[in-house]
Amino acid sequence: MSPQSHQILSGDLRALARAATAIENRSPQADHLLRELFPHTGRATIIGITGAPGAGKSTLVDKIAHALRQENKSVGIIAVDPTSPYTGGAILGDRIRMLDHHADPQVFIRSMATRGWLGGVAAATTDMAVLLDAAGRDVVLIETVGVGQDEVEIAKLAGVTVVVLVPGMGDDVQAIKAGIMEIADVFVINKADQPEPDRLEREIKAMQSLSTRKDGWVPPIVRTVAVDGQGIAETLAAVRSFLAHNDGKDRAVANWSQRLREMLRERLLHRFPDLDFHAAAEDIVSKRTDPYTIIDAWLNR
Ligand SMILES: Nc1nc2c(ncn2[C@@H]2O[C@H](COP(=O)(O)OP(=O)(O)O)[C@@H](O)[C@H]2O)c(=O)[nH]1
Ligand SMILES: [Mg+2]
Repeated sequence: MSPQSHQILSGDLRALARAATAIENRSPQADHLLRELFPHTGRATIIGITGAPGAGKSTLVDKIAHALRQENKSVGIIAVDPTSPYTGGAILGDRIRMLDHHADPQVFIRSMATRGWLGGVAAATTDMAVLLDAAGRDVVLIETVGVGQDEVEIAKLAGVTVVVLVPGMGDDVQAIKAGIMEIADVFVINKADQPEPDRLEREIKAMQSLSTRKDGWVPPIVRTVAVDGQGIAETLAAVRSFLAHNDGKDRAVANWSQRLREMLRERLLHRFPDLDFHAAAEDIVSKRTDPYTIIDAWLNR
């Protein structure tokens, strides 16, 4: 095993930071490290926090991290920020807001710009989580924005997914309908200090009544005022009750196995960044080629 892997496993912060940078830069060295570190994963609790921009995810993550530190747990935070060129400040904003943790070596924070990682955000985030898990972090918090495909992928990585909504945003509930319903293990109604949290809760409940989950879990709805630290303990309690519910060995293995399947799929696709599915589909539609020929051609390059 390389000296750097040794250092990471023994909790060396500088080595951890260097490895995180290698993952961000997708340097070949990162793959080598991850290969060595992978057997040492599986201990961390990975919590995904997702929701619309401005919902209060960073504030919530910050307060959850504080609460975990009170319990003497070590924490890793991965903030996945949007690609938009207009949000250049968001990364800095997150860094500054979480700054008070920076003096605490037991809270390791990385903001990941999604720029330049077309289709690879989930893979890079998985790698970062593998790193933090192997480095011995008790809890890894992953903040993701919005409700796109990436969020769904990242939710599969997390052991538990918290969906953050705020009152008075009709769009949010639309977004739930568009697919986030299945990934929420816990709903947080943040900014419960704002008007009409009851209405949002009713809407969530109405949607829950329409479908039942395979695991029989009914995601609890927790109200928070993240800025004031209200509801943080309840959020953690809801997360833990889900993990306890989900702790049947078979199910844990099945979840992990599903996450690995996704990871393998994504990594494999990543090896062929120039595959043009769109052009291929057009060529097939117009009968210029067929699916079998295309796949053979791709594999034989
Ligand atoms: N009124 C109110 N404001 C909040 C609450 N939680 C966060 N905020 C504010 O909402 C804004 C966006 O919060 P942020 O954590 O950056 O949201 P994110 O984009 O989801 O990460 C900030 O100005 C926060 O101070 C809350 O519970 N109540
Ligand atoms: Mg944020």
